Amino acid sequence: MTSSLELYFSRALVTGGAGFIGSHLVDALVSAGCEVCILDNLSSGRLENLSHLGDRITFIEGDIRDAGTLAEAARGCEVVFHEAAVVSVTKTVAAPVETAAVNDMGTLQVLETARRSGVRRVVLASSSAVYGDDPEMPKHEKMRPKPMSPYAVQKLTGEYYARLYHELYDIETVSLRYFNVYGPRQDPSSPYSGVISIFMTRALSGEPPVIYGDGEQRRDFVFVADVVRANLMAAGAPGAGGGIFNVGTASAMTVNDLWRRIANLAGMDAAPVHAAPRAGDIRESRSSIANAAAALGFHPDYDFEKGIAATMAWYRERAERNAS
Ligand code: UD2
Repeated sequence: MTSSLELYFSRALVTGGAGFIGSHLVDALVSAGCEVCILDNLSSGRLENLSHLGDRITFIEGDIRDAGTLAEAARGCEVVFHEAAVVSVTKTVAAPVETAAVNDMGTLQVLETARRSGVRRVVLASSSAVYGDDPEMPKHEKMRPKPMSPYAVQKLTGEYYARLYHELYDIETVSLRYFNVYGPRQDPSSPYSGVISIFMTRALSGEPPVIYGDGEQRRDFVFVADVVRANLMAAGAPGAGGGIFNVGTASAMTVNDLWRRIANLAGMDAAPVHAAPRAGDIRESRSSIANAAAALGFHPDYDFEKGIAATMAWYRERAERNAS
């Protein structure tokens, strides 16, 4: 799914490599001939996401907070891609202390292990959540962050540590602020799963979706293969150390429009059910990717039609598999 990029490293660690984004990154690294070690505690990741790779990868089941396991996983790696995290905003609201132990202390442990193991570069998964509800559009990296959940504070803290490790210890750290990522393998099972994964499953099973509020809120939906490419570019771009970059498409779509397009593609026409707006729902989120373009050479390869078709094909196959 990912167009091949030339890599400047031969061994990498992917934390959270059994997850939605991490497993696609692992696929691209393996295809490019990189030796890949994965550290994942399988709290939200699934072995099924990696099973097609057989013994072409090294998989370690363990926690990023465990310094010994992390050091073993990072041995000999030139680059670390840090995708492991508690990814549910709701969970961080319910348990700010426990989730900070993973998202903050775990990230710090990853950076510290990188320093002690001689890793050259660490690419961190951050989030557009750090911008909060600032109405200024598009969101650009020079804006003052306004985190509105423990999750956003935790991601921002990770970025601060990353920058510090660059300045203090000369490790090349790059933080990527993902916008709304979608694609194959995204788990639709919770009400707080990505809206595209939920709408896809609803459309294919003939059920109407729930749209929160008037549906005119906008999101910048970026296909997972583009997020993978941004990671590979961030791992190789000269002079990117200490940088923070948005990863999105620089365009936005309303939730109403999103449902119309997905329903069309699935060939169903059930009217959506409207419900009260979600507490804290942001009205508009749209990235500027000018910095990622200039420093990393990043431009998305997938427009919405292409990304949504690839995603729909996967959910269709999954629905057929589950039915048989
Ligand atoms: C995204 C991130 C989240 C955090 C947040 C920061 C994802 C999956 N989540 O949350 O981790 O970074 O941004 O702002 O990328 N919606 C419906 N019906 C549904 C589900 C969702 O109408 O069944 C709406 C929802 O109210 C929202 C939009 O769709 O307006 C997108 O929802 P989401 O949960 O996919 O992502 P978001 O932007 O709330």
